[in-house]
Formats: sequence, C-alpha cells, structure tokens
Amino acid sequence: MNRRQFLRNTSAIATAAALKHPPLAWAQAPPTPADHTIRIAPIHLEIAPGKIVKTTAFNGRVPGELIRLQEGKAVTIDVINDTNVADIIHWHGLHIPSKEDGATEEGSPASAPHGGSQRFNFIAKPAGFRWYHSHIYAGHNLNRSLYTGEFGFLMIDPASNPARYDQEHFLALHDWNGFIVPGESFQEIAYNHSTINDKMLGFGEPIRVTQGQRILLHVLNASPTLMHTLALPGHKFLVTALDGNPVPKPTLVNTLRLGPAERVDAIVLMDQPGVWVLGEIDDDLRKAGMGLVIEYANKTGAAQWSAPANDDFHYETFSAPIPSNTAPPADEVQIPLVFRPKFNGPGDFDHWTINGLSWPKAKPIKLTEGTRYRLIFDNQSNDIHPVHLHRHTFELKSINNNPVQGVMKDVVLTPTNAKTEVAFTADNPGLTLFHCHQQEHMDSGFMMLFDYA
Ligand SMILES: [Cu+2]
Repeated sequence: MNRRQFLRNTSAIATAAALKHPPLAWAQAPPTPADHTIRIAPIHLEIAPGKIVKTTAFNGRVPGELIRLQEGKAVTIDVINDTNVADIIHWHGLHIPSKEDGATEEGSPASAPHGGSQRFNFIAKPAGFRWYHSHIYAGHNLNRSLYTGEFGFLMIDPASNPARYDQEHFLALHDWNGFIVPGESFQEIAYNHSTINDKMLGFGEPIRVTQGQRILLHVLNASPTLMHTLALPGHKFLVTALDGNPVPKPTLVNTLRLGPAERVDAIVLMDQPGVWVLGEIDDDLRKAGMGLVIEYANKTGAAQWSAPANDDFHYETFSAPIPSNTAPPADEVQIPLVFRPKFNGPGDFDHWTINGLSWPKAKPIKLTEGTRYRLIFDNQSNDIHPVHLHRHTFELKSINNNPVQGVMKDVVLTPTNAKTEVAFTADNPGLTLFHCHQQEHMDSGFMMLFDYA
C-alpha cells in the first residue's frame, strides 16, 4: 500500500483491525463482491508424511479451488497477491480480451506484492477443461511461477453435457523442488519430488471404485518443464477430449502423454478388480511420487504396477478422416515460425529464438480479423516444445508430415527437428501471446506476440 492509498483507507483501519486481513490496496475499487477470490500466499505443503514443500499457492491449497463456470456466463474473479513479488494469473484456454487474459505482455496488469489486487471480468468460453496458473517470469528462481503450487482447474460446463460417467476426478501432475543441474555445456532442471494433485504416490486418498463404473479423468500437466506419460495396468483410457475440446474420434489407448499445460479428458471402464497404480511410466518419476492408487471395492494389498505394452498416445489417433486433398486452402495465410536454440555460453541456459529473435526483441506479427492462418512450426532443435497460443483455439493440421484433422487444441507438442502445422481463425482481436510453455524456455526468450491490424 502506498501513502495515498494508506490515507484513503485510514477511516477503514479501525474496522479492518478487527478483521483478520488488512485493508486491500485495490488497483480499481471493487464495486461488488467477486464470484471468486483467489489469494496467492506462501504455504507449507505436506506431500507425504514429514515431506514438506515450501511454496506458494492459491487459497492455501494445491491445486487451487476447482472453479466451475457455466459457458456464456459472466464471471468476476479477484486476485489478491499476498506474496512478496508481483504476480499475475492467466486463464488458460479461454477466448477472452487481452486485458483480462492474465499476461502482462498482452497488457493485463499484474498484482503488486504485499496485498496488491486485480479484478478479472470475462465471459466464460469456450466450454471444456481449462485451468489457471501464475504467468510471471521465473528465470533462475525456481520458487516462482509454474515451479510453485500456483495452479488450479477451471471447468467450463457446456449448456448440455452428454458425457456419461459414474465418478469425475481432476488430476494435476506436478514436479517439486526444482534445482539446476550444471551440465558440460548447458544447464538442466531436475526435481526432488513429483505428485498427482498434492500427494506423492501412496500418500493420498485412493480413488475408490466398483467394478463396472466409468471414471472420467480430467488430467492436467501442471509441471513447469517436464512431459509426463501415465498408464494404469490392466486398463485403457478412452480419450474424449484434448485441451478440453472433444476429439473427432474418441479412441482407447494404453497411455496418456501430456506436455506442460496440456490436458486430456479420458474415461476408464473399471473392469479389472484389484489395487492398481495409476502412474508415470518412467520408473524414476513414479518413484519420485508421480502416481495414485485406484482401489476396487473389497480388494486389498499393495498397489500393483506393470509397464504398459506400448506407449501409443499420438494426436493422429484421435483425428477425423483425412480428406483426399490436404493442401492448405488458397485463402489461408501461412506464417512460418522457426524455433532454434542459441548457445548462451557454458554455465547458462540456452536462449531460444523464433525466426531468429528472442523475447522481447521479437516484433509482433500482424493478424487481420476474420482471416484463417496456418502456423508452420519448424522446430530446428533437439527439444520437444509445448507451444501455446493465448486466447484462441487452433486445429492440428500435421505433425512431422502426418496429417491430422479436426483435433482442436491450445498447446501442441512440436517434435524435434520436424514441422508441425496448426490452423486458426483470427477471431479475437487484441494482443495475443505465443510461447513455449516449458517455463525455462519461455523465460529464455521463447515468446512473441501476435497483434491485430
Ligand atoms: Cu520449449
């Protein structure tokens, strides 16, 4: 609170003193109570008995509260920052104005430290599994932004919901206590612990099921930097939506693979009684805690794990039939975007460039409202990048020359040394951020803006 705000609030101090929280330094006076209030504050999170992670989180819990909205309805959300650094929350996967989107690069205001607050107003759309998370720079500070517990589920329910299921579970994958591993020529980030929601494997409540039930899983990869692949021995996942958008061809698969920020909706038919581990297929990550127990009624004993027959998760699997002519339409405007690392000297992270330039030097690319664009991601690196376009949904068109049709997403994993094509209609004027969702890549320059002419 600055001096002016302090004076303005003096009369309220007597009242405020009786309250638990001090008067708030509102950037804009809040006229009415918000529908939701999110307080960002430090917490001690117990991810297993005696294993405490010191982090920051929303409303004292990880993930933050499930925000459930009705498609097409207006919502107000207050964000209050009780940490000691500026922070901002991004509403990931929504088609909302730049000012409300929660990215300072697009002009959304951050919340000042020590009680600074911000009110967000928007119409909830499109329907589907979205999420919200800190969108602040972290750099080498692995206690900020997506390295923390600052993430939560945001579900926008459609006007009519045809899905049939007996139980619904929201699962967020996260890695904790990141540290920098010095490499010979470049640095990497590793983690001490992994969790699904707030608990390591074996320490959370199991998902209790009965034979014949259909369990709907909403899985979010909220890891700052790691891809994750899950399996459930003896079961398959019927994938119904990617990034919250129904897929053209729901298909049974052995694994769910998610890059940072990706979401998968999948239904699992419970038809193999037992006690099972739903977990990371990577043994080290599963042992670090990434998993949870699925327990059938009247079954006891240690949870069983076995590796899946294969890792069969590919975007193409869920595609609509491929048309005979896959050439881009004549009126589609192509935008090639080349991703390359720039060696930054020994002992530092690589920097990342899009068409040769790193943020903030990259010039915004102009879009014309109503035009259809094809982004051609040319990943000339040995890293898989989960690239994210704000405020829009795109259609996957090809992955490494394999055509895809009708799969709608807001993040796509672009394979190494290959081209990935997506198409979208410029239908939401305003500054639009595009970046790699791998926190360290994003912080090392892998970011640019689109703007409307
Ligand atoms: Cu990246």
